[in-house]
Amino acid sequence: MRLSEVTHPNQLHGLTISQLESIAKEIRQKHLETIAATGGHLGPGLGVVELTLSLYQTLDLDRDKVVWDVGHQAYPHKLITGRYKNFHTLRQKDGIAGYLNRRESEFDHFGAGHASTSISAALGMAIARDLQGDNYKTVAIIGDGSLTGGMALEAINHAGHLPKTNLLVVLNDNEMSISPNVGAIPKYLNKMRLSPPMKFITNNLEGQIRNIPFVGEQISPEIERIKDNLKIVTMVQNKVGAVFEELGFTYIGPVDGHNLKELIDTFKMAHTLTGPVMVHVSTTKGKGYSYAEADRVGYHAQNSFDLATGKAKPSTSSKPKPPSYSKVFADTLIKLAEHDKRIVAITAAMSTGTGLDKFQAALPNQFIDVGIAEQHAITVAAGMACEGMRPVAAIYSTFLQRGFDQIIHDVCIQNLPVFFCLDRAGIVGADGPTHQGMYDIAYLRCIPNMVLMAPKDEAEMQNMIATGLTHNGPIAMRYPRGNGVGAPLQDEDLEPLPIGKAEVLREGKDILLLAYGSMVYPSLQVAELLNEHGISATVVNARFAKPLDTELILPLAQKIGKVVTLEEGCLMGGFGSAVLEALNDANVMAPVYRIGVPDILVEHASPEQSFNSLGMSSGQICDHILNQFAFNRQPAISS
Ligand SMILES: Cc1ncc(C[n+]2csc(CCOP(=O)(O)OP(=O)(O)O)c2C)c(N)n1
Repeated sequence: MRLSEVTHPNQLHGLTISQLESIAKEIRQKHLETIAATGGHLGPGLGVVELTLSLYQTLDLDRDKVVWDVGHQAYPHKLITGRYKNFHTLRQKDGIAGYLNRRESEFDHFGAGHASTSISAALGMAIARDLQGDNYKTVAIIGDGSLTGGMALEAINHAGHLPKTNLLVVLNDNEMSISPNVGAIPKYLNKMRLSPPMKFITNNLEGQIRNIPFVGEQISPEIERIKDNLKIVTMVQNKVGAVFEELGFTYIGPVDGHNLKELIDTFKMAHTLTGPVMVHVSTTKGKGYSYAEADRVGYHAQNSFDLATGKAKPSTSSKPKPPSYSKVFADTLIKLAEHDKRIVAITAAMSTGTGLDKFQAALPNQFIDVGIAEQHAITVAAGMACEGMRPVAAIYSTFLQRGFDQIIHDVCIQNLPVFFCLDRAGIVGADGPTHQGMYDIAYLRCIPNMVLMAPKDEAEMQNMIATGLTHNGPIAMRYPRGNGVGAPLQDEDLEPLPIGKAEVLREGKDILLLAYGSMVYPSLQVAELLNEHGISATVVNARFAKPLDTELILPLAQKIGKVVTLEEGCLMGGFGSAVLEALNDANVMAPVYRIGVPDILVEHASPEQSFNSLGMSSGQICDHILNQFAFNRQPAISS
């Protein structure tokens, strides 16, 4: 059977090991070819090809449910669940999503994108199944990185307390998060991996019993039972996985994650057991692609690249790109932290994404990676702030959502100087709805004591970093994914900005454009376009969404009479809402038109495509403004 013929995972039933091996080869080939063209997660999927095939051969996917943690490693799953033909559209607009999505396939039993949710979701399904009197299997597949997240541990705590609830947890242990995994649990897993591999002693035993004259085949059912029990006894005696055993799980492993036969035997046995079972599978991230096996961090995810060399395709533009916001953030923080030992940079397993890997190399004693544990990162920061340190929590906007209560309860109520640096704030592109940095302005703005700021460019970001480190309370800076605008960077003497003060960038009498962060430069372009229609705009770089510069904004709104707010985030509760509230509170009766993201999910696409479909390109914004305020359009001057 060829991979292209597999449209339902149950077609794997009955295939021989060599047939599965040939499908595994095709999956790797398709996976690599596709990601080399489209970009996407590379190493994680290559590591779980055999795991996926063997598990699915032992399940009935018309009934059984599989929940993949994060979903970034589930491309092999996609390839055998009816998405082979369209796989080339991976992460493209209207194409196959980079994560699992219940709307995309009946086999995506639970959607994700954020880590550590799988055991809770699968346990919920198992509990529902039992309450409904059904008997299908539920399986969670979780990586060793995701196992460091609090939710996964909460779920293990719960599942271990339910000895009659059948649940299989497959631990896909490749020793890696995005970066090398950190913490006591990974250390323990490492110990387990180094212990002798699980022995299939019963296979020999079976052979021996079968060879006894006159006994032979007759005692087969009995042999099966003895075999299973002996396996479990052997494993427990080895004390491998004792912690999970103590927590109420039957632990099986470690199993070679690239040996189809051992995997199939193990899963078959696991399905016969009652209660929560953990199968510990030892895999290699990037398996089968030498560049990815050699550089597991670099090939966790890739932009499009040359398959033969493993190298990024050369850029089509001859102009050098400005540095990314993440790079400017890390470089600036390193400079400031070199002279101030109170500054500690904290990441939740995202040192490469946030640029903090550079900080770690330069100032290892002032760097902490807490694992995939955003909530914990925030409260650790709060504790450090109590003791006079200046913690900087660098967390993507989307992942900070995890720590909402910790921000309120541990940081803001106690008014502690924790500096939140929110990378990837705004539209993120191909990762889609789970990763869009849409909500941070809204979810942080409502918290007393919190200050919110966003730089218009990378140079202003440097001043904002100085501001965040000198402000004596909670403060957050949001900045977008990708490269800066090319503003000249400052080497010395960064000036903290006055809190709550905006700046006027352009003066005009017809309309007031109030822009926040990444929308400031587009607003200047909009002002230019409006100018072509004879409309003159004042453009304000708000700098702060909280406190808002009402001293500047209210009189301007009163005088000009027409207001537009621009932000790269959700409209509900965002920067525009803040302006509306301020105008309303001050009885300023100016119509306000808000540009931002309405109450919809923004699906995966390139950032440009997302901006266009949201009507947020400069040309579209100009059109909206002309329509909204019924300005007369000047005919375009033909050349
Ligand atoms: C809450 C949350 N924080 C951070 C991330 C970013 N992230 C995506 S995959 C990943 C590593 C996951 O490691 P593991 O579960 O071991 O899977 P592997 O990539 O090694 O297969 C991280 C940190 C995330 N998806 N969710």
